[in-house]
Amino acid sequence: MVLSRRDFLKKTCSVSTKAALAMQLSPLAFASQADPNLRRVLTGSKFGTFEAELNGNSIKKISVDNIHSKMVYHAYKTINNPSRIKTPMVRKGYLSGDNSDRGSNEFVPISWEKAIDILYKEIDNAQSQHGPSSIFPLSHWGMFGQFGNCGTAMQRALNLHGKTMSSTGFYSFAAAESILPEIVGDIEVTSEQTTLNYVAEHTELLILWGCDPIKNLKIGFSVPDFSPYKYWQQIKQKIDQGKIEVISIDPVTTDTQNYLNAKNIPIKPHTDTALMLGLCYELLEQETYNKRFIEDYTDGHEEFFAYLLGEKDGVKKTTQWASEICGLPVTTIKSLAKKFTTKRTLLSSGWSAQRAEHGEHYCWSLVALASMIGEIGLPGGGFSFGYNANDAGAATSNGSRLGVMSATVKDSSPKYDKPYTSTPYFPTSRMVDVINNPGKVVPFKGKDITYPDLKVFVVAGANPLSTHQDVNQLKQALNKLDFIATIDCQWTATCRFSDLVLPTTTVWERDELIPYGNATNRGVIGMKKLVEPMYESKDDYEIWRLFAAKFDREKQFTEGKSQIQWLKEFYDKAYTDNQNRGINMPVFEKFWTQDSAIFEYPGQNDFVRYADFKEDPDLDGLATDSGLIQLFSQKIANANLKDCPPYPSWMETSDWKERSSGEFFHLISLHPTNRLHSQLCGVKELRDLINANQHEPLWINPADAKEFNLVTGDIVETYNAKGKVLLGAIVSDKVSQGVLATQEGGWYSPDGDTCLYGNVNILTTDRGASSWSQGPSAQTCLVKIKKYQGSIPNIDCFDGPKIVKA
Ligand SMILES: Nc1nc2c(c(=O)[nH]1)N[C@H]1C(S)=C(S)[C@@H](COP(=O)(O)OP(=O)(O)OC[C@H]3O[C@@H](n4cnc5c(=O)[nH]c(N)nc54)[C@H](O)[C@@H]3O)O[C@H]1N2
Ligand SMILES: Nc1nc2c(c(=O)[nH]1)N[C@H]1C(S)=C(S)[C@@H](COP(=O)(O)OP(=O)(O)OC[C@H]3O[C@@H](n4cnc5c(=O)[nH]c(N)nc54)[C@H](O)[C@@H]3O)O[C@H]1N2
Ligand SMILES: [Mo]
Repeated sequence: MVLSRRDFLKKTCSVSTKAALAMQLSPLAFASQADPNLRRVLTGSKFGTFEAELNGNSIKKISVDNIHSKMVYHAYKTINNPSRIKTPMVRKGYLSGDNSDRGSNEFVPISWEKAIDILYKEIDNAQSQHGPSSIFPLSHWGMFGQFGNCGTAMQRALNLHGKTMSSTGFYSFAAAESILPEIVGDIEVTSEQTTLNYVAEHTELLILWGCDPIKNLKIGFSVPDFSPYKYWQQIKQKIDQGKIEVISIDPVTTDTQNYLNAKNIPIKPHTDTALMLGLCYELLEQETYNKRFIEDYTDGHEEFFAYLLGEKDGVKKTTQWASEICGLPVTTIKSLAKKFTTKRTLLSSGWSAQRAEHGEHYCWSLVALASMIGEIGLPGGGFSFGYNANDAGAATSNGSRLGVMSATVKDSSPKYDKPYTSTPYFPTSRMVDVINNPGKVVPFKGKDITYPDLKVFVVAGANPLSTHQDVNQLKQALNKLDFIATIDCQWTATCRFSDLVLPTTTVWERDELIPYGNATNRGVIGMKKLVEPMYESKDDYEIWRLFAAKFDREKQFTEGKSQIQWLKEFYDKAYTDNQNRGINMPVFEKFWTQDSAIFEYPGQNDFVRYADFKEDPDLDGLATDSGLIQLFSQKIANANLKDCPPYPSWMETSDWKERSSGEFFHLISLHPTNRLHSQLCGVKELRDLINANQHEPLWINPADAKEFNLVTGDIVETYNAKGKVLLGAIVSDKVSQGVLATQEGGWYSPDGDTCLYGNVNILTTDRGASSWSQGPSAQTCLVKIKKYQGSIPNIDCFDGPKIVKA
């Protein structure tokens, strides 16, 4: 038997499933149930597991055994909060063919029959008249579950009808995922990372480069098991013992920095690439870089070094040069470079700094710097782009994955098979450019793509009116569309700007199977419905089944299976695969009948990223052009893009002049501590945790606050040419002078071009990171501020629509 080196490096040790379970779950899960009317049901969410005590159709209380996230204590309140959508609705003007009241929030309740009629009629019209290039379905962080996933259900039904546009590239890390495959042969961001015990054991210098795992591990795409936190505790112990030095390079003081008691280097936003190149130059000039690593493991260093030395553009990328751009003293940069060469160093990056103009070169420069340090593939050394979400960095189990509903139906015959009049996909965050410029040809990852002429926008599981950049521009673009439908459980701003709104169930009002643990694949949870669907809500799957019935494809949509048959099929896939791995799960019937249906897989597999490559780059080469790390890329050179040179490069942002003028603040939009983007903003208890005077927070440095005569709790008009947002000041050293921070995903309470509550995306830039990735540039954001005088108009975004008569 041939063991790959990777397998060999994985140490496997089983833990007792029951012991692990007992640690993870509240003891209540095993308590005897004296009152026959009471049921205790263990369930999951994107915020972790909890146990609900049920009395008939109501949740009496919940118990949580998790100290990592406050969200899970309150998330279930979305089942019945003031923002809950109760019935299907249409915008008042829609009924008379008048689009001018989009956003007015006046809606007319309608029956499900009428609602599905409208949805079908509009999609069918677009498909029959304009073909698949006219229909844009969008689904994002609302997606959840193997069976009832809103994105899959929608796409499955739409695929039976005809084809549609698809969007590609995540808001999260579009720049990284499009450049890193060219450089290291992998997208990195969601790939298995070196297990954090190796960091605790081997790392001597941990650099958190715009990276806040303690905050960002609080959520998951599936149910998080929070297992990385115990590793971060080990790392903290090593730091306390003086065995690891930790430095956070971040314009903001993060939760991780506070937790680890890390030093902070408050770099100017958007200047990291210059710092990294300055560090590379220093290592080159001092001849302290790892020559062997550069020669044996990288390709194209000659071009990169020539650039560093100024042979390409006449500018030497010295520490002095870097210092002038990034605002850090030369001594700080030189001392960092020295540390890098004397200590086992891990450069651990988050994703925010790449969610910006030229984000690709931020990523590339980090890899180049780690290559010059030369510890890639060694435990606790090198670089990482993946420790900051979805349980990353913890050991993985031996278990197999559950089956999942497919977005395509085998041997199906769609109603329409019309040709595309465009490229069938476009980069997600370019959607406004797409709506505004049908037929435009744009470069994307080295190819040219042609934009479609969109007519219909169907949103299920996303809230672009809060999460897409430059919302005032988005609103104008949406007005050009013929029809917008939104399916959600909460009355978001995207509902408000739609023509048709359909109420879906929350994840606790439906039966579902879901992986427990994200990157860790810790096990399986059978989520039993806690309460019956509230009001008139229906599951996403059910909505799209009704849609499919409109054109005689219901049988194909369901494949003739009941919900429980689907769940069994998905479970049985894991059951069979696991049996082959020697893991015995209970049969589905037994598993599903338990109130706390959870099965935890054995196994704790550790991993060292790039260990194979390090050991033998010829045998285990990377999936790049040369099989090595590319410090120059011929493919990118061939694309010939001004804003994406073929080696790691520093470029000024398009707003560099204003940025340097000193007249603006740079506004960072952090991923929120107690929310998942805009999700849970409708829960007052969570809103109140980080909030200033009933508005989203605006962290401002004391010196800046003084200049603008602001104290904590003051309302601040935060504005630029795109619009204005009212935020609540929190005066704090969390940010350095010239930098402001708020949280993304604040709900949108519109008043002309202003948001009264705190949607930062009124102010952000909607521009491709470069012509390579066309990713979002949400962090490229300059604003001015002034103290708000006068009374605050009514914030109405949490109260649902104004119900009117037709
Ligand atoms: N300024 C700024 N903007 C940003 C970012 C930033 O850093 N700065 N970050 C970006 C990033 S990384 C991301 S990933 C995006 C996220 O962008 P989105 O995915 O648009 O954000 P969410 O707020 O999670 O929206 C999910 C919606 O799905 C709904 N939902 C939940 N469950 C269900 C369900 O079962 N069915 C249906 N149909 N709907 C459901 C929720 O109520 C919510 O309205 O935001 C981006 N926006
Ligand atoms: N609690 C919670 N966790 C989440 C999410 C959430 O909404 N809530 N969202 C999840 C999702 S979808 C994603 S994509 C990830 C997002 O993960 P990230 O994008 O990494 O998260 P952020 O917290 O927005 O930013 C991380 C750090 O980058 C810093 N930063 C910003 N600009 C710069 C810069 O120019 N230079 C440097 N050096 N640092 C900079 C910020 O100050 C912040 O401390 O988080 C995931 N985890
Ligand atoms: Mo994201």
